[in-house]
Amino acid sequence: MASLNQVFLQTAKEIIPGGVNSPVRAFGSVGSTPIFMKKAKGARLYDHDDKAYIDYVGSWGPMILGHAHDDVTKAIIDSATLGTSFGTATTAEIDLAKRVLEMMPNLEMLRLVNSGTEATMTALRLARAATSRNKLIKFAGCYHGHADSFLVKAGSGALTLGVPNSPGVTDSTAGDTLIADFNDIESVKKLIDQHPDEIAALILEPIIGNAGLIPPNKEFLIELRAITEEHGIILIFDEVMTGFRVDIAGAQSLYGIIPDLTTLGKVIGGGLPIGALGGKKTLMNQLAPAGPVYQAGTLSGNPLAVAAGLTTLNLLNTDVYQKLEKLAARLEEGIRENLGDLGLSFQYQRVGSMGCLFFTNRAVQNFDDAMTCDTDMFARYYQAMLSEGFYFPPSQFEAFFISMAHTSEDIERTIIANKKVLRTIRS
Ligand code: HOZ
Repeated sequence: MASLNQVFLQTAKEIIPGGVNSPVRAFGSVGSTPIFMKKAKGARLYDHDDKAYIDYVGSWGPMILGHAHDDVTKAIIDSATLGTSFGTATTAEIDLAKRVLEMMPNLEMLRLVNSGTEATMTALRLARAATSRNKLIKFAGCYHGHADSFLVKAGSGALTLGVPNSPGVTDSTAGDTLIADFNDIESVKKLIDQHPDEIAALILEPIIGNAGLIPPNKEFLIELRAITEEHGIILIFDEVMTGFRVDIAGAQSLYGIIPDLTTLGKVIGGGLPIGALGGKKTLMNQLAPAGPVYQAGTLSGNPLAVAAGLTTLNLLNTDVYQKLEKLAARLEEGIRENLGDLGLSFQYQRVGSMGCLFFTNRAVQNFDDAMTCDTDMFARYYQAMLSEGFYFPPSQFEAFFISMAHTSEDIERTIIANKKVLRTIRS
């Protein structure tokens, strides 16, 4: 008899491409099919058979406080009773912008949009307008949402599905995107030398979270800042994933770098759709209606998303990051011990509550290194962990997340299951 998930998937596939509304939910790369979830609370997801999973996806990053946090839920309900969308300015938008600028002191102004994709797309347009140049440097394996200019050697679902250069992106658009290697400053210098005065912006995930997790060498970031400044190139930190996740002030604070523009999303929406673009006043004031660079959105600054985001940010403080670090460090320690005992080749990479277990014996510093992973091994590991009730991102090329709702007991249970699963797949 077909399982409930099989039935849902069959129906969904008739009317939704691939049965899912975002490719990363498809499970194809782990040789499986998506699970349709019914509800979520704390660190648990529940499917339609009421099976509970300890969740390490956290809606791909936003749920830093855990699912359906009481205060966030109340804020959404209270806000909804006052109206769900006005299409006007609201004071709550001022409150959220103030809170973000207070937490990320490198930002002087903020524009709210509806997703990380909108934020990066706007950042690029702004950089092009401000510099009167067309080209962009991005890094292989970085993912900056699905706007055309970024779907060149892209990470996340594009990489997982094997379409890092998506059909439909014109040659002329792709031709304006130059690809460098992460953690390799020479590859950046070479592109700048080849295209003098043509490069508007250099964008990066300061910690790659969309090709598995790849931390930067600090020296690399320092050199990137210096070289972009020297050549008048706008440095964009895409902190959609890392913002308010790896540190209270994002990766830029962790590594001590001041970018020109920062893109945000995920955590700042507390689980509702939102994105944001922030930076120096001189740049930000070029956005319409203050300046000529057009950007707009019917639902931008939506009151529900703003309420959820503001409530979430107001609950973040240094104690939160200390607790997350403690949980994440214990998980890392336990899994490293398991892998070491079994003599398996792996790289465990982690920054704060974001992490990734790569099945490779090569140090993972960039996209090419990540591509050496044993994805069949990952698929077997993944499926076994899933059937034990642990929900990790269904791809070797994604990061997992720990939330404030995870308990030490959840972490210990995960370590025990990990040991059992690794033993089985090795034998
Ligand atoms: N950045 C997210 C995963 N790496 C995107 C989630 C999605 O594409 O649905």
